[in-house]
Amino acid sequence: MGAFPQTIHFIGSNTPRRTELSKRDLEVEGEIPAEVDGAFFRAVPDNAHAPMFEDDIALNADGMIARFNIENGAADFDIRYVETERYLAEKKARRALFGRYRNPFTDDPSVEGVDRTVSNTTPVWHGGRLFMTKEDGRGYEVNPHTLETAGKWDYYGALKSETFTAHPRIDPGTGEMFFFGYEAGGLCSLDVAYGIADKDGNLTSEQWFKQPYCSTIHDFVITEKYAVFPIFPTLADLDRLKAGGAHWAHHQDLPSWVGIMPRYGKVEEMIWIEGPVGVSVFHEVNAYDDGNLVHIDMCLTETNAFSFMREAGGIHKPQQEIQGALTRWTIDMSKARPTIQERPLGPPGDLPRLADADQGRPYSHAWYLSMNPQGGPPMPGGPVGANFNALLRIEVGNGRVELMGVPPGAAISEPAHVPSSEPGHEGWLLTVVDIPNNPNPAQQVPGDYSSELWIVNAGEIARGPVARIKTGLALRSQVHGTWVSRAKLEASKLKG
Ligand code: V55
Ligand code: FE
Repeated sequence: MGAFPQTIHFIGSNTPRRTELSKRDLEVEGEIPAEVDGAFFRAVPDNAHAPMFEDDIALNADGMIARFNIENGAADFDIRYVETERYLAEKKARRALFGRYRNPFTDDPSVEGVDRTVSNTTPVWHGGRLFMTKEDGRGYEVNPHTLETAGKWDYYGALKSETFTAHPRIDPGTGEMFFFGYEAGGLCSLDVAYGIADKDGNLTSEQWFKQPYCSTIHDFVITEKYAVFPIFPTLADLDRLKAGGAHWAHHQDLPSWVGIMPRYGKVEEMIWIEGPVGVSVFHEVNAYDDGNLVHIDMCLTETNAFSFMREAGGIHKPQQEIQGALTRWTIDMSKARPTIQERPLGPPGDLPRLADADQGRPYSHAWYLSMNPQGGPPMPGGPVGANFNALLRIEVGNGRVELMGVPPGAAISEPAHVPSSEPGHEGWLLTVVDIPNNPNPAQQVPGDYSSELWIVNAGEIARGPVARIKTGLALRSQVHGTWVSRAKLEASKLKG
């Protein structure tokens, strides 16, 4: 086993743990609400082997799927590697064979042609199946009961796209999943596939279009009428890849664009609207129709939020100086040539969470992560290379913000939302908080912390957690998570 680089991608909450385990009946402080009954799945990048290159990044790490199973007020924890083709090839060789993030030209020749996706970004539940996704390849199906990898998912052979987003959107009314894949026709291709799967998980539509430049389309949004593709000038370049360089470089001088088409329409109906120059978004919160207006709410930054995507574009700006805001773009679709109107909605932050029932609909509030101005800095780590230390609840109509902080030096990860059956109750948020074992910030050692799952009343986050589930473990930083109810688990297509 080689050594891991001592960079932000491998220290603090990014310390490689490389441990598959199961632990039952975790210690619970407080009381788990009875209606929190199901499983919280999390995608955790965690290298099985030390990387080939010193400048490797957390986004390049093997995907693990973690599960908090919660029933009858008790909680169990499990974590397993997703057995991708890449993971299995490296397991056999007992070392890393795949090189830089999304650059096959840096791989060991022995793995030429082997699928290099790592399934490390989002667990997606749809049509009675669980998938682990990463945007550079197709999803892998995982058995939700055993966490065993079932295999790559291609809709019974129907899917043509080589890639599948980590951010599909599910319509709460129809149960359909709207998704896309970019670089759908191969490395650095302009092809984007736009697909729909019905509520039972059958592919009903797949159409391809070309984006204006080869950008990283991390997320998109739907409304009741439209499919909306906001894209930003962080671009791939085949020559740079062939020279062994970075997949992505941000271009501060190029415009953003919004592609918008009727969601059941033809891709030929897509119109492209030019947006502000140099900005970047990884996650949209939501979008909805308001008469002829379409509102698109996003976690926007003035430049790319990932330091390595800035650096590759020659942009040198410290992480703390990056400005941003929760931002609304409004488009009037009744205009012959629609434009983008921009206004801020709330403080900067990312990793937004919306109630599933609000997807693509007018909505009153959402949650996301941010920095607590009263808290000290969180421990180093996180998939971007910077952690958050606050959870926000925002009322999008009036900008009212409520905050939940965490202990000094702690880091908080993206919450999952559990709806409540009680009318007027906003439900519950489940979020993993990594808490330094030493409460004194001056004595904290990166990587020495304990991970807890906090359950928070979603309408009263400032009150803090109603239950703290203690893993007794230091878990590596997650990317995204997904809540799956007991009823859905019991109806899953794969059995335990
Ligand atoms: C993101 C995460 C990724 C990735 C590209 O959150 C973008 C943004 C965990 O992997 O490959
Ligand atoms: Fe994401």
